[in-house]
Amino acid sequence: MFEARVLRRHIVELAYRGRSAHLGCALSLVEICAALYGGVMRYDRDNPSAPDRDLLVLSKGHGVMALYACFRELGWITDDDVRGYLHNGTRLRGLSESDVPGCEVSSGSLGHGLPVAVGMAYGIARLHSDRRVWCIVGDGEMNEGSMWEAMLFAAHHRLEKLTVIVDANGFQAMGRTDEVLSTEPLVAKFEAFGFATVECDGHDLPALTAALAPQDDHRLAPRAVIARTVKGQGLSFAAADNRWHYIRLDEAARAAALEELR
Ligand SMILES: Cc1ncc(C[n+]2csc(CCOP(=O)(O)OP(=O)(O)O)c2C)c(N)n1
Repeated sequence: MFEARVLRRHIVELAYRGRSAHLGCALSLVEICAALYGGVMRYDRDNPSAPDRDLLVLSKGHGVMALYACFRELGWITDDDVRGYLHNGTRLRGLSESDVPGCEVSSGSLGHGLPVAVGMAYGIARLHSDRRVWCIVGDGEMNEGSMWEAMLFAAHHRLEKLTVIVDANGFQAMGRTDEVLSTEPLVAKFEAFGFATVECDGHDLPALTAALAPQDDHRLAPRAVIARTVKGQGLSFAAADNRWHYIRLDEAARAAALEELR
């Protein structure tokens, strides 16, 4: 379960069936999602709405195919859902939508998911609950001012149950983040904003799992994991090629992708 190659096959199938953009955006998230669903996050496989579950907020909601790939493995969505992806009248859309069991918030308008996750973590702190909130953001999304305001609030209220995971693939929709509006150095900035911050290879599952595990460092602070990733990871023709933010898979590209992921 949650084998990266299998998850990437699901993403390819979704992208192909739905003629969807955002292939590269989802592929860079695969190991992050595999680590979370593979043991880091507390949830009930039989009930995506279990009351004591941890909350996962995909702030870069356009990467939702990576979540759907995990949901497919969990049986929360079906092959029919995959085949009908983005077709009229079907239930899965191209951004995270909270009416899909497993998607906690509707997101995709960048800069909104993290503030919502911070609110959730604040509520959890007020209730003295041991639930955790995990929030995946993009390094390009960190261009949004609301992200930094949310971080100030999280650190001020010492929201230790919040972990922000930056999918730091160095790209955003229209180019390299360091050319459009640099957000680096992310580690120093998150530390300066009061987050206990670590950095790791975002495609190395054991490294990610260790980085995400609750740390015994006695810091009463929110946490951040800067996951260094490659946009389009896993497909030789899409890796680090930002055109796959928007290009749709045609029949030939789908066949080439599935061949690579055999
Ligand atoms: C408020 C807002 N502005 C613009 C967009 C259009 N948009 C969609 S994805 C994206 C790039 C986001 O970059 P990043 O967070 O780094 O995502 P990744 O490159 O990992 O896909 C943009 C600008 C949006 N969804 N929301």
